[in-house]
Amino acid sequence: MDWPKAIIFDVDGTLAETEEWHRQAFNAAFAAHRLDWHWDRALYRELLKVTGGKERIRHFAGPEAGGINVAAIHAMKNALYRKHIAEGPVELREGVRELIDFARGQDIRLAVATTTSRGNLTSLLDRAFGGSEWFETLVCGEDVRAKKPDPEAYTLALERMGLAAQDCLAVEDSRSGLEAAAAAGIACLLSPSDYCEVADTSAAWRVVGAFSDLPSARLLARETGEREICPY
Ligand code: XBP
Ligand code: MG
Repeated sequence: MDWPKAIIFDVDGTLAETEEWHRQAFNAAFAAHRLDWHWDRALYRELLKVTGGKERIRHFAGPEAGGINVAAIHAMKNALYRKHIAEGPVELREGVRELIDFARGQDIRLAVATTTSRGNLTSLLDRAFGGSEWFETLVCGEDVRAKKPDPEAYTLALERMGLAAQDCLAVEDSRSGLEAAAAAGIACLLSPSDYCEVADTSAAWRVVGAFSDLPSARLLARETGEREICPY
């Protein structure tokens, strides 16, 4: 079978439904900073269109952002988030573990391209996989000038792995992630997460409700006639 040479995973919403944990941590950090802000689920769904936690806070604050210590609030949010990851109930999305085990069994290389902070990512990988060794490169929010939907996270992952876009598969859950992968020329397996509805999925190679909808081999398998959008 003709597998991709590498699978590049998004993190938030893809490996796990992490956004609810981010949301709760944002709200706790706002309260600790005596801000009268509360991001409910509907609002957070909208705010997720802005990628990156600091960018999201600045966007919400609008003209008031200058009077707010965005870095301190964001640092507290991340500390609370990581405490949850280390100590709370944490589960991968259904099918993710199977997909990763399958890929490792086929010697498919693994990488991460995320807009989240490196510490958030390594906490999750430590908790879920006992470390990050299975992923040969981790491209995080700190590594790029422009976050998704900009393709930079993906192009940097390709550069670090020495692979061409057509050798790889991106796994994503959101519109901004899909746009980033597509702009980098990488075929995208899309499974929208709880917080992300994707109205236009036409740029995706394959769309599934859950990664467990198909056995891993079929999630990755190309069908005849798919060469244009899925060249591997
Ligand atoms: C989704 C995001 C992230 C998180 C928060 O990232 O937009 O910004 O919401 O992360 P992904 P930080 O690309 O993994 O789906 O607060 O660390 O920025
Ligand atoms: Mg995501």
